Order: sequence, then C-alpha cells, then structure tokens
Amino acid sequence: PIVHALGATHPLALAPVTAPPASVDGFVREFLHNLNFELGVSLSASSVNDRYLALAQTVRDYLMARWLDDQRRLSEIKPKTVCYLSAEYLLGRQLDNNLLAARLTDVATEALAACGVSLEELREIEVEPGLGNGGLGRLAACFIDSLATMSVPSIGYGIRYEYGIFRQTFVDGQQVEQPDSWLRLGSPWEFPHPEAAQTISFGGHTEKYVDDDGVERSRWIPGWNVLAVPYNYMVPGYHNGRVNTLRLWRAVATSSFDLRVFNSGDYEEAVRAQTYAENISKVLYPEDSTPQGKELRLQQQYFFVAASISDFLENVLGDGVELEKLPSRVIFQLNDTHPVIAVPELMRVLLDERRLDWDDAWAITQQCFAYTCHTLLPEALEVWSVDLLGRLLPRHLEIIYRINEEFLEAVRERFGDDEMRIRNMSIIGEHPYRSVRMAYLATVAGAKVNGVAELHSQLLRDKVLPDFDEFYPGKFTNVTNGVTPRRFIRLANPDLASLITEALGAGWTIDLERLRGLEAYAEDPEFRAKFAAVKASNKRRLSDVLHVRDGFDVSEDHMLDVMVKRLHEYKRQMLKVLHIVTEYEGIASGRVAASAVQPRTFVFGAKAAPGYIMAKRIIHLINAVGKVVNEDPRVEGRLKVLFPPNYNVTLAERLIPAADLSEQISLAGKEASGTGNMKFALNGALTVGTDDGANVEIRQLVGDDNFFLFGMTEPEVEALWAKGYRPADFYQQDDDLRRAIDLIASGAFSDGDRSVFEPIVSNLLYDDRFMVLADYSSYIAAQAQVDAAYADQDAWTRSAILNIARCGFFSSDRSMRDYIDRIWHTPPVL
Ligand code: GL9
Repeated sequence: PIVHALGATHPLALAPVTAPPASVDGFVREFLHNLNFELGVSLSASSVNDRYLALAQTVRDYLMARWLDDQRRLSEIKPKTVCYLSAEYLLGRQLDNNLLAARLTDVATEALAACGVSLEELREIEVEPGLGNGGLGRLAACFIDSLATMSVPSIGYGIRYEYGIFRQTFVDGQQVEQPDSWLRLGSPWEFPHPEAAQTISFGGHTEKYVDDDGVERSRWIPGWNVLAVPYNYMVPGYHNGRVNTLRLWRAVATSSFDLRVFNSGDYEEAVRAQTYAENISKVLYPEDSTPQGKELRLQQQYFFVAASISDFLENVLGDGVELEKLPSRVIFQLNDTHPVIAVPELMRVLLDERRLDWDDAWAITQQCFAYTCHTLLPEALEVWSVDLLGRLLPRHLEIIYRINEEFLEAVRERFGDDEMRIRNMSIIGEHPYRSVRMAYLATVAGAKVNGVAELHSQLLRDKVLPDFDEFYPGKFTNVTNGVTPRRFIRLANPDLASLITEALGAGWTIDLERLRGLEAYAEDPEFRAKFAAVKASNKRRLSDVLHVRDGFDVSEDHMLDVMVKRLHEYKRQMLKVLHIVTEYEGIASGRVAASAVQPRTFVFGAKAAPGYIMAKRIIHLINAVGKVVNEDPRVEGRLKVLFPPNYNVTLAERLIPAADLSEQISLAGKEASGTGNMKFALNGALTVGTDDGANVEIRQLVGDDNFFLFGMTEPEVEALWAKGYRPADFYQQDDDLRRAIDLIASGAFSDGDRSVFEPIVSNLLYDDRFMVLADYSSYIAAQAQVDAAYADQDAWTRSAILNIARCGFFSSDRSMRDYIDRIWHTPPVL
C-alpha cells in the first residue's frame, strides 16, 4: 500500500492514496468539488475556462494515486533510468490524451453532460504548450508517451518556457509573429516545486588550489547564479496505469543574485537584475536548425542540464550509491547537441564536487551519455565560440580542453601524426574563430551515437563524422524515428481507430505491427467503402474547423494535398509552389481546360524562423499565389490553395486524418528523417516523395505501387553538385518550368510589381542550393501519376489502406524498443 505515515496516527493518514471512483457520479462529485474549492466558483457562475481548469484538475486527481505510487516504487526498486535531455517538448493539448490514457473519456463526457457542460467545448479552449519548434520537439513528446506506455523508468528533462513557439499571423500575406502566452489562463497540468529549486551558477573564473590530500585541483568561482525551479508534469501511459514524469525547469532570480552581484544599492537596478536572471526560461528560440550562437541560448542549455543532472544525482539516484555504479543507474540521452554541455557538467560534478580523479570521472561519463543527431545540414551543427563559452562557463571550457587533449592524443596513437586528420577531428575548431564543436564533443563522450533514419545514419557515418566512425567501431547506430499511435491515430482519427478496432480488435494501439492485419481488408470492397466514408467525414470535420478558424472551406470532392512542416528551403515548399503555378498557368493561358483538371485543394502549414528572410518570402509567395488562384474565375474553383496560419500540433491532428496526399519533397540527403511523413501514411494518405529520410523506409514497406517516388537520389545529387549545378539550364530547357517562373517574375502574383518576388526568382535561377529546378520535371511527372491514380477512387483507397497496414513499424514504441536494445539497456519495470 502507498502509505505516507510520518508518524501519523489517524487511519486516513495511514491509508493508501486512492483515486476517486471512476463512475459518472464519482466524476461529477470530483469535478464540482474542484470547481467550488479549487477555483472558487459555483457551476452556474463558472466561465468556460473555470470549467476547463476544474476538469483538468479532476483528470489529474484520477491519475495522482498512480503517479505517487510509481514514484515511490521506483525509488525503492532503483532501476536504470532513462533521462531524456531535450531543450524542446512539443506536447500538444493534454486534456484528451490524459482522458484517453486514464480511460475516462466516456465517463467524463457523461458526467459533464449531466452538469450541462460540453466536453467538446472545453477541449477546444485548451492552449497547447508549444515548447518546441517542430519535428525534434514533437519526437521528444512521442518518446515520453511511448516510454510511459511501455513502463520504462524514465524522466523527461527540459525547459518550461514562459513563451513557446510564436503564434503566426499573416498581414497582407506576410508572416507576423505574436508572443505565445500559453500560461495566461492558467496551467492546470503542472506541479511547481519552488522549495526543490536548484542553484545554477554562471560566469566568474577558475583557480588552482591544492586539496587536503595534496592533489592540485581546479575550482570554479562563479560570478552569478539563478534558481532552477522544477515544474512536474504527469506523463500517463496508455491503459497501463503507469504515470511517468516530465520535469521542466523555470529560471527564477536568487536573492543573492541582485545582492551580491548586481546590486549597486539601486532598487531599480536590482529589479532589472532579476529580470536578467528570469530571462533564461522566458522564450523558446524559434530557430529551426540554424543556431545563432546567442549567449542566452547557451545559458538556457546549461541551465536545464545542470539542474537535471543535479536533480538526478541528489533526488533520484538515492543515497549511498557509489558513483562507479552510476552507469548502471542512468543513461542521459542527448536530444541533438542542445544539451551537450551536460558532458563537461557531469565531469565537473564528479571532479570538483565528488572529488573523483580524472580517469575515473571520464570512464563514468563516457558510459552515461548517448547522443542523437537530427540533421545533416552543416549550418545546423552547433558550435560555441571559445570566447563566449569561456566567459559563461570557464570551468567547463577547461574540462573540454582536457577532454580534447586526451582524445587527440589517442587519435595520434592510432593514426600517427596525421595533422589534417587531427585538425578535422578536434573538438576545438580554429576557423573562422576558435570554437567548440558540440557534435564532436557528444560523439567523443557518447557511448553510442545514432541518426534518426537508415539513410541519415549512413550519411552521418560516411559524410559528417567518417573519421569518428573509423576511430570508434560500433559506436554509430541507427534508430529510425516513430510517432505515437495514441495521439496521431486514436485521438486524431477516432473514426479510423474504430474501423481498425472493428477489424482487428483493440490491441493495435500498443502493438502497431498488428496493422498488418488490414492487408486482407484492403481487398474487401465493403471495408474500402467504410474507409472512404471515414476519409470523407474527416474532410468535413477539417472543413468545419478551418471554416471557424480561417473562413476556409474544403470541398469533399477535392483531392486534399497537404504540405505541413517548418518552412525551410531544403524542404522545398518552393517546388510545391512551382507545381501549383504550373497547373494554374496552364488554365490561365487557355492551354488546358479547367474541366480537364483533377480538383485539388492544396494546404500549406509552415512557420518560418523570424530571421529567415528567404523562408518568409516564400510564405508571402504562397499566400500571393493562393489569392490569385482562388479568385480567378477561369479556374472554376477546381484548384484551391489554403494556408491556415499558425500550424501547430492541434491543427496537425485535424489536417492529417483528412489528407489524401502527403508531400515529402525535400532534396535527397537533407531531411534527416521526417515524422510527419509517418503520421500521414498511418492515416491513409499516399506519399509523393523523394528518396530522403524515412521516406526511403516508408516506400520500402508500402511498396512502389503505393508511393509516388520522384527526384534525384542522394548520390545523384552529389554527382550533379560535383559536375557543377546550373539551375538556369533547367529553366532554359523546360517550357513548363520557364512559364511558371516567368509568371512569378512578371508580377502576376504581386499586382504587377516585379520586384516583390524577384529575390526568389533570382535565387532559383542563379543559386538554388536545394536543386528545386533539377527535380522539377520529375516532380511534375509524379504529380501527373497522382492525378491519374486518384481518378480510380477505389484503387486509391486500397493503396491508402495498404499504407496503413504496412506502416506499423513507425510507432514510437518500436523506436523505444530499438533505443532500449541498442543503446539504453533499460528494461521495463512493471
Ligand atoms: C529534425 C529533422 O530535420 C527531421 O528530419 C527529424 O525528423 C526530426 C526528428 O528527428 O529532427 N531536426 C531538427 O532540427 N528539426 C527536425 O525536425 N527541426 C525542428 O524540430 C524544427
């Protein structure tokens, strides 16, 4: 039993913590209690927000006994624990997921109805915590869901940003960012523990001293510090009663901060100093794969990993554990390079605080970390100038230097004085300025290094870190990404989920390979008809949402062609635009009859990093093309371009189930994996895609007949670069391409002003780093195949079902099994 005794004598204080009765009456009682006693309002006087908050608290109450029990049990069992270190968690709305996990959806619906309250209305007012930029942050959210569902001891560590990813609006078709004040109406899912704050230091200097044993050591005399306050979130497993923890840190000023460091006897200055400290967790950096090397960002990174390591060692590990045993108790998984400063931090703790000698500390550290790389773009690999790092974390810089010295020594021993190789492998880069290469540091320190799809992991070994692969045989591995079927099928597509359950029984939600069973149903006309009806109904549902949100309507008899992901040149939204302009130009010029065009609605969703000018121009162009195409009567409404602003997890959950066609059209070798690609396929959209990232594995699984492949392969891309890529040649040689680009250049989408999109046109013709023009003709041909295939609705539906049946591999549960088997060695603890 879960007893919290503390010398208590009252029987209730000795009794186990229990959940309220999971009946309609029990739920009503708990809900009204929370409304009255936690929110201080009567039902009749309550606002929708009050009711939402009371409902959230009620759901929490049902999960609480399990959460407390799991924490107590794990502190007794002391299993090896995964500490997932991630600067981002793109969680999406919590209410529905938690209701589902706790099997409370039906009870809650009925209980609320009995109170005259609509669950649907409460669902809709939840503001999603957008604490991530895109795929990488959403992956972290899928992983913690899977770990909880699989009963794996794990803690997610991250940052509680006060402002998440910005809210995107369009003004005259151009992106304008608004702050995301997601905490404004209350945050019922979090549990702050200010009393458990950690003090995190920065700045100052180091000094040498001789310790009591006569050993010369270094110590850090920091210049200032902040408090890291933990905010705990429940991470419930699906139908298994397990509740894991996500612990996000918030920066709060210490009292000594203003007193010791910044105080000039000036009250206003002291308050300003406080603001400085609290800035650390103020806002998520909206840069997607182009780190800007800003000091505040390094502060954020160190802030959360230092707090997390200290929390694990002091609060989770338990007393009396010999540090030599640390690797049998923890694996810190580094989600990209953002948390890599954790490596010298653990070394610092072991050396300076726990007084281990270097070799022991290093031996431990090397077993406690593993590193996941999420990119291949060279500009995305983080480097910190030695200047900045040394100013903010002087002791850590010393430690990094020593790690590098010993590493390069070992490289020399192995390969001889190959200075070229030494320079290439050094953790410290010299050009254009002295800097720390965080990916190299992670690779040297990590027990394992993994990429996120087969192709990506291969390219990582062959192209990005070949010397390291040679030096560390067996260190590199692959774990292909996955997505949680709970959120992205069961919750996002309830009608499809019911249809699958009807066919296969309920087990598929936690054993996604069972979707294979749908292969037989793909041949069943009755099942196909049901599937088509679900798709149609999802389109209507999407249309309702977009109508209310943006005034858009989606026609049921249009093919729904969706490209949703961050706006980045390598992802090639521009290629999609050229396809649309080509279709439009054909009609507008009279060469193609509108009636001959397969009706299609193109949907875009994409945020651009606020400083990424070209990405913002492309957003402007998409909106401009949309306006012209949608309003031109010659098109007869057969082509529609919709670009709902502020694409986020909530919108994804509506769009993906309605999609017919999934656009995954990055230049081969650039998209590490993609995860949207998996979500679409699992919801029965067919993919038009390049041989890139996890598209490769999707195509292998679903088969060429059920996938529209186009474009150069990665080796072909390399070969074209090597021979000298001249985009203008493609423009000259392809009439359709020339007409499309000329139409954009003519000002047709900018009220005749040729200057507006001129930078896009020039970039395509004379630079085109991501080879849009080289893949254009192949893409247009693939789209013609798409049109032809869509004309046979029944065959299309069959392909869609086969996509679902064959994509069970892409469950994040499978990704977790791979991490456990190949990297973590942390079995479930039931
Ligand atoms: C990314 C890759 O670009 C994606 O291909 C990959 O699927 C995800 C998850 O592994 O990681 N790396 C990266 O920096 N982002 C990714 O999506 N960017 C964002 O999260 C915005």
